[in-house]
Amino acid sequence: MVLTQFRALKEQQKSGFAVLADPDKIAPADMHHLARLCNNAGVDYLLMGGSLLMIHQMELCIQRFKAESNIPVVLFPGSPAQVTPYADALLYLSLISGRNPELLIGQHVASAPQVKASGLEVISTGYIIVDGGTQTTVSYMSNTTPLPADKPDIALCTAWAGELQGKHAIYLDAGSGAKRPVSVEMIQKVSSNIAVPLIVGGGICTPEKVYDNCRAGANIIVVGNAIERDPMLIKDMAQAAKAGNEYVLER
Ligand code: 1GP
Repeated sequence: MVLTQFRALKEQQKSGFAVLADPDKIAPADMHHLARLCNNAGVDYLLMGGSLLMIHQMELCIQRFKAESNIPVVLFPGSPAQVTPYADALLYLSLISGRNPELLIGQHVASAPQVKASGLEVISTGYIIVDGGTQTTVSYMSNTTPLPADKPDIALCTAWAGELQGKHAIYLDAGSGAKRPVSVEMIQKVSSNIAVPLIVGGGICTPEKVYDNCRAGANIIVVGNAIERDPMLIKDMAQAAKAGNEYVLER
């Protein structure tokens, strides 16, 4: 179970490394190659999802990936239309940094029968969009204001509220292609004060940033854009997460 793995990472204060593939940007024909790169690098998870999306393309992408890899595929859906039983698990996102009722509960009610029928492992996730220095697709599409980047206390209170509501995990996301990723200070503040696993993503471009996030207490580090631009980064970033884990162990 993916959530059991997430919880083990949290317990051991370690980080897993996740590659995010956006089916609007990657072709099914590229998935074999991506799977081999992920296998060789020791990537822990493949996240699949995007803000727009053709669902058929996504299902084919997942099938192609799974033909080459045992790495769990976790859905990171931009909308309920992206829920497909071809994956292993679903980040069941509630946008708790926003005040848009549709994304807090409305779409969940409408899609509940579909999610129940999918048989997917459902990981209830408190999703927090943090200001990444530019208007990212997710803040535009969700019609919500991101959480201020320099307010770790608000991030923590939001994460606590999610935890108190029973969310299995918290996701701090500066948004795809963010100019400024979530700060180490915010990751530390949230991670050290919550009991559930912390996922961090948005604008992470270098192995050094992966390493820093790992040391700061991120349990799953998600990278999409940088890897789309240069798939060879997968190896260095996965290694940086492992190096960060060793540092945490030796502390
Ligand atoms: C976006 O956290 C993810 O929701 C990944 O962001 O594409 O900028 O790596 P990037």
